[in-house]
Amino acid sequence: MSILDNIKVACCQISNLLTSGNCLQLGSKISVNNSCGDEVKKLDVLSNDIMKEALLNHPDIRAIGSEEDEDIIYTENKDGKYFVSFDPLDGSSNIKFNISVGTIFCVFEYIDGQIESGRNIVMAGYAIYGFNTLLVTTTDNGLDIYLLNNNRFEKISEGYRMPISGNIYAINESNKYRWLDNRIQKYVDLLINDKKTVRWIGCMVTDVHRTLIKGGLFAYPLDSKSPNGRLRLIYEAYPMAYIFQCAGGYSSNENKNILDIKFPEDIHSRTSVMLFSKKEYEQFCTF
Ligand code: AFP
Repeated sequence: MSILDNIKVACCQISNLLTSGNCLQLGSKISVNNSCGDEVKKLDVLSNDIMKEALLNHPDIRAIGSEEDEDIIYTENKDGKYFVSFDPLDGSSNIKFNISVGTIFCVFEYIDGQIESGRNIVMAGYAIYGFNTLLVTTTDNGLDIYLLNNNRFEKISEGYRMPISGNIYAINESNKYRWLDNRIQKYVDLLINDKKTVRWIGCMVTDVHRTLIKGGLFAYPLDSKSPNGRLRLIYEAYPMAYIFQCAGGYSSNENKNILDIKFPEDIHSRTSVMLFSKKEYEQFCTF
């Protein structure tokens, strides 16, 4: 089975977990059966266990890095070609409101034993658990979109490319007095002048998915509360930047392409994130 096949199995299990109880209770902790009896675990932890089980025994994977684990975990496969990073349950604070959440993943290829930057990525994707469970993956020719049906992912779109512009921008505008780079406010003013409207769910997967379908902007810029950025580089920013690139979009950390940021020592390192469709990127570049 390919790495993607294993990820599909994991995302299917996470999807079933999310529909296994009522969201008011699922929002906090869930009771699970294990060999020692019943145990109460957070959904993030359970989703992490599912992803790890799917990836750690894959013969091509040398190491994994998860939002839920402190450090990189090395597998037995010292010669494995790939490192996989993931956020097993992005936006989990939204579960009790019955709002879509997701799983983000990113596959890096070691070159001469190293991962230098986002340029080592060979595949990325996310699952979004909403009315439908969808899986979006990169290919050499745009994005493939799968729908979960009877525990199987069926491809419903091939070679998807995002619109070149859109009328929605996604940013947590309540941070505007804290934004560190004054170009951000000017740029948002320009979008408002262009009659664009804001949407912010507070789950990166969901806000990014809408941006990919409708076009526009997703941004979480640097602010004085998070001067190094709010979102994580290896399992949020890199994969979404790669997904946007494959879909015909663009990324920036307010300074350069996110894929050109050096791979960090700390797997939980943060960054500013801006993801654009073509026209919005060109407008931002004029500042
Ligand atoms: P949780 O996984 O803790 O819900 O955080 C989700 C997230 O990291 C990301 O998915 C959102 O874009 C971001 O938080 C929203 O952050 P704000 O609450 O600061 O708007």
